[in-house]
Amino acid sequence: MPTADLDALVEEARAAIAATESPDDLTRVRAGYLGRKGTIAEVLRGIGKLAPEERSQVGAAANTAKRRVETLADERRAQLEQRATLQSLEEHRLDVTLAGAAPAAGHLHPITRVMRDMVDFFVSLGFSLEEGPEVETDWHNFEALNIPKDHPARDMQDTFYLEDGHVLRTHTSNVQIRVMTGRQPPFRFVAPGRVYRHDLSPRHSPMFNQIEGFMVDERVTFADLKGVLLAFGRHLFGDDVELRFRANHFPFTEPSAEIDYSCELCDSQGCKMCSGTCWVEWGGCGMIHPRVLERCGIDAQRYQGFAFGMGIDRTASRRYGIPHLRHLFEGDLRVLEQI
Ligand code: 2U9
Repeated sequence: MPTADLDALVEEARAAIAATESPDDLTRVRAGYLGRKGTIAEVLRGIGKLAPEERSQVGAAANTAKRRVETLADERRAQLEQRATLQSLEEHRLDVTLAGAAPAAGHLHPITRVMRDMVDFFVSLGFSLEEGPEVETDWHNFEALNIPKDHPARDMQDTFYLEDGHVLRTHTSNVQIRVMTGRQPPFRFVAPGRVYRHDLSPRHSPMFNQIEGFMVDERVTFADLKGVLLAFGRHLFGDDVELRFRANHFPFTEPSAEIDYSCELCDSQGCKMCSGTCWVEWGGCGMIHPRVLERCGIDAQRYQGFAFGMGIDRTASRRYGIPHLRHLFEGDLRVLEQI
């Protein structure tokens, strides 16, 4: 093929390449010139049949033509790719000035809210907040609280025993023991937290939350206990609440009482929440047994004190209208988000 024809071939390729509209199209056109069966390859293959004096001239011209078509194809490919990128940017245009989606704001768990409300109330009375371990020694959970080895409260059914002899605390009274063995009165504090009982009935949870309060000084009486609990009850359930004390027995208090409060939901009419009795069981209380004070190294002749304890979860479930305590413990966001 004469070199003038090769120039014409390159011009033809230039037009064909410029007319391509997609990378696939371009690949096809390019192969028509440069591929194994392409026009230029054919020229190169035919060189052997030329007269020896023509070979080098036509060979050089064919190679130049080949490189020019390659360059034209590369340039067109770059153009097509850039066009595709711009088109895609245009199609998927983002408005960066649009307001973003606000992240969902969480809230405190209802039990945490009620627990903090209770603690805040006692802090306003000058009580402090104390905490202690959930895995406890037998002595701090039972022995120091005048609960001897054969006491029913220690029954395997009530207590989770660990293999090394520790227990999961069955009340937060272990905190009081830890504070009392390290300091001397006066004491005035509350101890909220998780406690554990081996109760498998479906109406109970093996873990629940409790708050205990505690005050020891030289002249603390049962009247102080009643006054503090009435103020606490009014804070939680409203100013019209009434308290009822029923004699009871606990190994760690003497005398001891169970406390009921007048149902805040039924207005003395009797309702489902108080089983028609208008009273709701709230917790227990009493004057700290002198033996408990002595076990902690406190002079029981000089000091007396009161203690009380109640569950937190039931207060939270009444306050937020949650029918089953298990809803409070399962951590199901679909439920918690409604509260
Ligand atoms: C010390 C001495 C005495 C705390 C008390 C109760 C009565 C009581 C229960 C009510 C419901 C726990 O959540 S509950 O199951 N509590 O009846 N607790 S007196 O007395 C103490 C605490 C510490 C050193």
